[in-house]
Amino acid sequence: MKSGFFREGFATRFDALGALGQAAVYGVNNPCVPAVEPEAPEEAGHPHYRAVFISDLHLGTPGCQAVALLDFLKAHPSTHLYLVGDIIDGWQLRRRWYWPQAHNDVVQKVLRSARKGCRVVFVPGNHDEFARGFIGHSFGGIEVIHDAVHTTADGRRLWITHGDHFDGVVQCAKWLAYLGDNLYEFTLRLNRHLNSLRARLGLPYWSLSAYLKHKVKKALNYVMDFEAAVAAEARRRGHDGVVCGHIHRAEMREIDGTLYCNDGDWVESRSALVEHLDGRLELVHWAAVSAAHARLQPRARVVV
Ligand SMILES: [Mn+2]
Repeated sequence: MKSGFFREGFATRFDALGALGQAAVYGVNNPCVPAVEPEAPEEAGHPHYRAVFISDLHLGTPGCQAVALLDFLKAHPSTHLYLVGDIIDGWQLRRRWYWPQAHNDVVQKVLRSARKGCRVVFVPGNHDEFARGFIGHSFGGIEVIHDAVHTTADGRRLWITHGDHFDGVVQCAKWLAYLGDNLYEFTLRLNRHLNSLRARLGLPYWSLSAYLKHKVKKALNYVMDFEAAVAAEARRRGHDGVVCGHIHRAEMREIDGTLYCNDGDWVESRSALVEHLDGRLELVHWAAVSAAHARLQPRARVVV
């Protein structure tokens, strides 16, 4: 079913990828694509990065924080840009078409970066697995690769993969969406209401919060297992580290001597991984709401 998506979907209404490809070929003449703004030095004043890694944008869904992402991209010009999967959400677009201007702007920005000499590499994920049909091809200067290897300025070899291949049970990841700080309090409140209702119906006490805590703990175990599995595979392949996405959980730490980096997502956490010119890696949590504030935002969590 999943692989069939591309064949049906692309033929009928997969304008998103069409926009990408056609913008590359026809530029401003494509009606799907608005006139490209001139090659303005929008990055002027921003430091240059050696590499930027982003994943899980989920363009084509209302959850995608495209405006913030565009701000982030403008503020982080780079020599290499890695799109680490789940860039365009083919799964959701197939159910319901959603493609606002801001999502086009992101695509345009990436294409413009490629035109200006940034090496853009797209490693498809599970939500944009239709692009796995184009591995080895390039669209408007965006190379589509199954998995990549990036060597940092200080000589570390990082394996770039979306990470869904390590996902034994993809459904588990859905629980991660519910892992918020307020979850526990909320469930306790819900639990009270639920049990007063159950008491009135003559039913015995049942702890919703205990049930959910159990589920959340399982989800956390899942995260740990995922991280360990990805790091172990990178090590087995002889790399110094790995950059992945998929579980929407930004992280950078050593796991048994292998550097595990997860660049997070642009649905919930607005996070990215960047490599400085000297090879230092940093997780960026982009809290900016507008370009005006963008430069003032503090950076969280530095360096391995
Ligand atoms: Mn994914």
